[in-house]
Amino acid sequence: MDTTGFWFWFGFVGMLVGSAGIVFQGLKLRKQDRYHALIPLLVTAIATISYYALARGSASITVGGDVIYIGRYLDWLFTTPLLLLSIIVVGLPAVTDLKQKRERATLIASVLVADILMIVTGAFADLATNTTDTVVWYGASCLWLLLVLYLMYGEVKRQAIAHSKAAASVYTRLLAYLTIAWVLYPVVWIYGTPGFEIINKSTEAATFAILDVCAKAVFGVLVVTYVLKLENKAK
Ligand code: RET
Repeated sequence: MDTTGFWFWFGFVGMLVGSAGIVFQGLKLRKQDRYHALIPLLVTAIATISYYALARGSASITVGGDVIYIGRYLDWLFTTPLLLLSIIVVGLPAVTDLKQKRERATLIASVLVADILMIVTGAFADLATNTTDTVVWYGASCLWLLLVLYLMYGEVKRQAIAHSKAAASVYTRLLAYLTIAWVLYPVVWIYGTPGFEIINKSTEAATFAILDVCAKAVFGVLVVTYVLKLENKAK
């Protein structure tokens, strides 16, 4: 039985509920800290739109006889940089010095561009019509993912620790959760219809929907909840 449609609606509802949870928690934040809720909220808002389009059949294309859910990549193109940003702003302190500002902007831009390239090359892996191209693009995408993690566990974490132990510990925890969720995407992809087709379309849609709800909705609520904890500690 094809349950793909059901799982798209599941994703849609999951993102709506997640958005409500983020708003609920976000309203408890001090006004000047509310931007911490805004970033996760943008993520679930984008994913709500994407799941609606997937459920309505407006986010897929056919290339070489294969159906490609291009809406997923469009979603990830915007949401994955925002997700990274949501924890970077928790870990990294605001700087005032001009030189530090420039270094900070370069570091953040590097992480976000590497992430965008991971999604773009991943989309090409799916769009490729022969195995060699798929393997090359897939490999490239994995390398970008490794670079993202290298920077997040390296320089970003180092700067977080140098600033505040409490913020760094929250950053590290959120990063661990993010890493577990994110590395599952290329695994599901390989098992699914773009890869070896070991799992069918419905199982793939179900796994991605559950992963997306964990990586965006649950994660967003977690980010805001941790920021609330940090606020209370600072009191
Ligand atoms: C692809 C396939 C090619 C190899 C790699 C991939 C990685 C995708 C990732 C997606 C993360 C998505 C999230 C979405 C929203 O919550 C494109 C599947 C490395 C890491 C977190």
